[in-house]
Amino acid sequence: MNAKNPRRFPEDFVWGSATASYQIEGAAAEDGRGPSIWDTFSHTPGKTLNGDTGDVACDHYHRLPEDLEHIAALGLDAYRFSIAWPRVQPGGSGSFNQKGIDFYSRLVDGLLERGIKPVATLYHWDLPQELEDAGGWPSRDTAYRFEEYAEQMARQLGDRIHLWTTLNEPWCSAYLGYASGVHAPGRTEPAAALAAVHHLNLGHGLAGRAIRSVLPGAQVSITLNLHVARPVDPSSVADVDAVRKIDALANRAFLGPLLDGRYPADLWEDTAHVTDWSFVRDGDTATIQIPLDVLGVNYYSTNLVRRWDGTGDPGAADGHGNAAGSPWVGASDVEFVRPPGPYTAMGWNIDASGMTELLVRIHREYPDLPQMVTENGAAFEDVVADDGSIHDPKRISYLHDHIDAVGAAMDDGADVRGYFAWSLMDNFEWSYGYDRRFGIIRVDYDTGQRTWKDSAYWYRDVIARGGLPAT
Ligand code: PNW
Repeated sequence: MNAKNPRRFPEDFVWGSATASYQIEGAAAEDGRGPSIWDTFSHTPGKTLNGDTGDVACDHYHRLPEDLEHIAALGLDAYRFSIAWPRVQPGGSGSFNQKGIDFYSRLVDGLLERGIKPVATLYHWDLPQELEDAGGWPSRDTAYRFEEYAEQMARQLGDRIHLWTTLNEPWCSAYLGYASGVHAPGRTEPAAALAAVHHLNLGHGLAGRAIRSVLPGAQVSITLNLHVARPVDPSSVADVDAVRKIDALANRAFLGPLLDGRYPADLWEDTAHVTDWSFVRDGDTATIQIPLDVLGVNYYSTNLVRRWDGTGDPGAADGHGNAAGSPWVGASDVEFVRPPGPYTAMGWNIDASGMTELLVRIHREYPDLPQMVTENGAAFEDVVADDGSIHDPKRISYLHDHIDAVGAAMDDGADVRGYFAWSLMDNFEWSYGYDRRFGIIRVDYDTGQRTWKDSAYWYRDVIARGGLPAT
């Protein structure tokens, strides 16, 4: 880390941290919770590292009071969590489960009592299994079920929610869930993945509209994991075109309908041999293009791509170490090249400049759209010292440089309203199970004990100071 000046953020900048229901809650079969696609997937042999499941996870469901104290002690302005759909509506349609709703009510009240803004995500990947059995996101009906669920949550949690996020990273839900199959439900059907893209977008629009019909003043957002793709050779027309294809699949497949009211023509052309997109009906993009109060942006790393020269396996590296099928539907001529390091324990390259580039790009293309970094963080191999302390200088350095990069984007005019560190605590890292630790708080999975890493103390001080120290 080079010597840097201190950096201050606006007084009203929101400092937060984030988690997701399936990754932390556990209590998978308690108080009426129904099964989700992640229960099914993680219990299928070979799908997760070491066969890990979210059955117990961080046991957050039972340790809520204790976790609220950690959130308060960090001094967070906001806490981003997700609601497990199968906990509040076990079958994904029909009756709701009061005990499940009560849990989120206690969470929200606990946050408000401590002066912390609740930021609620309605869908962070735990689809009720019954809805997958009926077709999942490739089926249009799932979008209507999502609308009903969203409306009910607006009624139950009401004006206590500071910001509603409909979906977390629909890119992952669609392409990792239905194309590469490394996420639940583990299907490898490229055409279905593109249908899922559309029905997730549609679900967002329907849900946002439903929330606002119950709560006219509600703040509504969506969180995207936008990709920063760079060409191996910027002077190569073929490599630049590879970037365009990835940008269409990863970014504009969502930004287009959400913000421009249409799908990009090149996306449809690139994927014409996979699907005719006839699942997009008249009026759908108008439904999707509801006003967004803020765009949530999750950023971790960059991607390096070029036109595949026909040798080797272009799908072997999708930029995130997912070795199964390719998530890049219709882009089989694009090769992902491992970017220069350093790398995190996920194998993802560390490059804070991508954060600035991304936020500035969105600002240039959508000047009136406020943004919020809803996830950023890193997994490293943490070592517990003899005295129980956890020195994680790499995580501190990662967070420092990326927060600094957010500030640089704001210097360039980007309207960024907040930053959420991923994650509040170590948790179930999807197909990597408990092996990869993203938390600023360590979780001992044998005892459930929470221990602040150095990065948690550091982040607490950043929040208290309203910015970064000189280094
Ligand atoms: C995001 N990829 O997941 C999620 O929102 C979190 O739940 C997760 O824990 C975090 O980032 C760290 O992984 C992603 O392969 C998972 O591109 C995979 C990818 C991207 C994001």
